[in-house]
Amino acid sequence: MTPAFRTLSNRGEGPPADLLAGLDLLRVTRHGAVLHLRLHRPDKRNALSDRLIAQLHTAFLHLPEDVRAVVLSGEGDHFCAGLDLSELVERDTAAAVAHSRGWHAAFEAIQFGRVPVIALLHGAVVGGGLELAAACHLRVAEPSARFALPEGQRGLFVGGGGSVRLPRLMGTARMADMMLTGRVFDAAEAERHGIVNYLADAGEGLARALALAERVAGNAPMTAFAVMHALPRIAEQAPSEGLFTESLMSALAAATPEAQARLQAFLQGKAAKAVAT
Ligand code: 1HE
Repeated sequence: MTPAFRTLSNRGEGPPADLLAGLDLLRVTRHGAVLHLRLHRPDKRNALSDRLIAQLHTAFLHLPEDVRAVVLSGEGDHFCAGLDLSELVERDTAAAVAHSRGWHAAFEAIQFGRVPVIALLHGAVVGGGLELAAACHLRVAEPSARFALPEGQRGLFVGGGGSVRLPRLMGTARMADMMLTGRVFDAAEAERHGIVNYLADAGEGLARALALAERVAGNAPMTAFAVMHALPRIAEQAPSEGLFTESLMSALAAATPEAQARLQAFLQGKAAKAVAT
């Protein structure tokens, strides 16, 4: 494990018991090894204020040691209305760069944190809200979800990593369309375009996301590490380097006691099959 990995897991000390509970813009619920975090500014449609971004950053840096997956959702009728526009008005250029870099740090703590994160999306998933969803590892959408990048209408550009992450999900041309024309995708379109992984019926999203998270939480930690940290980097490498990195990661994962135990369980007929036969 790299020191960063160890730091993020807070090994040894663990977060102060009340650290997550003290974050007033997030609601925290435990479901076994799964932590459910809800953005909690429903009166402002969960718009991402500086304080909410800071609290998200804090939460993902200090997940309890025994958490193995996170579900991230929004309180009220919407997942997230994006950047809190009321805070933008007074910001000068230097402060705007620092602000964007702050979002990058917070969302990197999600994407390159310790455990996979499943975003549960409904209502508005717009602007920075879509950027936040893109930093998660899986996305589940209810039928009410609407995806948009109103930055174009507001005279802005994405600043929360959207120009890096969203083209990798939906393609550059589709993202340019959303930003230039204000095009809105519904949940089914978003699934077709690779923005979301799963569609859930109305009111069923949380159960679906929790079930997926439980499954994810059952994986070996080294597999989660490899998928979260190695896979996206390998995908950016030239094929020759990617194949080499893959071999190293593959050997590291296979050598863990947990992988050895799982292989033995399969060979002894005690493990689930990969597909129904
Ligand atoms: C907000 C925000 C916000 C709502 N910042 N206060 N994002 C946007 O351009 C989206 C702007 N919001 C909307 O289009 C709509 O609010 C929604 C479609 C999300 C929801 O509509 P609705 O009818 O349910 O709510 P509402 O009546 O519009 O808003 C309720 C309150 O939330 C109201 O405040 P109030 O004090 O008058 O009650 C709104 O002002 C407030 N509110 N959204 C601040 N975004 C790092 S770069 C990222 C760049 C971006 O994200 S740009 C996209 C910004």
